[in-house]
Amino acid sequence: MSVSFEHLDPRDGTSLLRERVERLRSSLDWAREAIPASIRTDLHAAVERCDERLHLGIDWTVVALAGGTGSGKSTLFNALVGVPFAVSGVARPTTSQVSAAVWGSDQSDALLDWLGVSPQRRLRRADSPEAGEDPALTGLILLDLPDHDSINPRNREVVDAIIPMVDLLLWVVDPQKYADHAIHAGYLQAASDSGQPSLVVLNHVDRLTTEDGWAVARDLQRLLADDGMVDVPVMPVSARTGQGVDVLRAELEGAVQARSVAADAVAADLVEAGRTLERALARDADPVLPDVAELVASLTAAAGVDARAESAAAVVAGRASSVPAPSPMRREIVDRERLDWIDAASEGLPVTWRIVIGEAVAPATMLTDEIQKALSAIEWPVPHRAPSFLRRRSRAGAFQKDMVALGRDAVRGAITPLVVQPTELIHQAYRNLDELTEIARAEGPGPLAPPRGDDARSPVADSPAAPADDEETGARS
Ligand SMILES: Nc1nc2c(ncn2[C@@H]2O[C@H](COP(=O)(O)OP(=O)(O)OP(=O)(O)O)[C@@H](O)[C@H]2O)c(=O)[nH]1
Ligand SMILES: [Mg+2]
Repeated sequence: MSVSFEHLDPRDGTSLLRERVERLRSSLDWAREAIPASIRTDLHAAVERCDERLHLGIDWTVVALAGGTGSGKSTLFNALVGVPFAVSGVARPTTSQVSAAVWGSDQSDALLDWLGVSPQRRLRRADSPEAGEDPALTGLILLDLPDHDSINPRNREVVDAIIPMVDLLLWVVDPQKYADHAIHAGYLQAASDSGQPSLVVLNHVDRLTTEDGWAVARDLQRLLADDGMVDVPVMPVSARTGQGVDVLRAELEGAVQARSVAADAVAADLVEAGRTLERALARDADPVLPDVAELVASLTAAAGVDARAESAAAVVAGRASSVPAPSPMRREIVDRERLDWIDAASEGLPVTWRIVIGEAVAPATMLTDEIQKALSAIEWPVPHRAPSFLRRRSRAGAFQKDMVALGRDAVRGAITPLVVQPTELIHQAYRNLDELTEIARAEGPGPLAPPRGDDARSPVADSPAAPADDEETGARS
């Protein structure tokens, strides 16, 4: 059985996450006042956390080799990397500084800084072509950690800080010490409890017969199962001979194809944000933009354009000799039209959203001023009495229509940025936030529980390298 990565979305989800975080941020900006302060604080905190994680680059998959001193972490690191970068040795403990191998050329520095890997201990696989680049591992960061049970307390601190941040934990054990409860009781148990994928690497199998190797692997599997870790596979390998290293590398390829824990955390944060938001939104509300043409027509008429066009038409028709000076715009009509618009635009939304739309839409005084300004900038056609009696009627009608159209165009131009666009923005913010609540509802109630495989078979790796006979020390082909 392979370690389970099913609960991680594919990498393509990354840009989607970025977009969602951006939408959440801009929607919060637009709809600030529509959301109660306490909810807003939580949402801002979620956006900040997401930002921090996205900034670190969530396309990386971080895998750590951890375990007791002498279990062979550094040797295995070198076997996987293909070059002797990590220092392995007989002195105990050997490793005190974390080494990282990075497959891929994207920016990984921020993430490595965050993980506390010093610049001298970073190996870029792209810089070591002699070892042969493996494209299937692009995006992998492999870490060689110090021993967790060190006599050096600093080593333990480093391990404690890094393990929770990794996507996959490779717990390396020595067959001579595997039965020690302490090897899996702490870190592996914590990883298992929090849904962090992990895998136990039974190293040094070149020192066992095939039979003993399998027996130890099965026994170790049983010990893990006794502690409730039924999903943790055991893989027998030999870092020294290379036996089983290909199978382990295939597991790493699987992990790389999966989304990183950071991406998972962002997604979980967004789901949580959605749940929080549900309290500030109305279920199933779908804001609709009111009829713009109707508003334009009413305001144009309120500005006196229709009356003026009618008088002009009367001149063309020969029923009047001049067009009276325009009367000032009627503010109370603007007021009423504006409120009708806000009511229609906030239909079905919580009352706070009506207030926000009301604040986003320009006040009636400003609307009146801007409409009048736009109308006074028009070069109105001068009406003349039509020469032919027969044509007067149709000419007058056309003249009137043209004038009204001119006026409406100007009014539309004036109210679009003052009324229509702000309403659309608030509606969009509502829809963006509502989309998050939909996602949260789709996830079901409660915290995200990563689905685990229900495979009841023994989690001992499906096709591990068979532990070697004493005589057989060559690498598995
Ligand atoms: N026979 C055998 N020896 C191994 C194997 N893996 C590692 N060793 C040896 O075990 C010793 C310890 O290996 P390291 O890789 O330094 O172990 P480590 O887990 O990194 O140890 P610390 O850095 O102290 O935590 C070295 O002498 C290695 O050559 C293996 O699979 N088979
Ligand atoms: Mg080491």
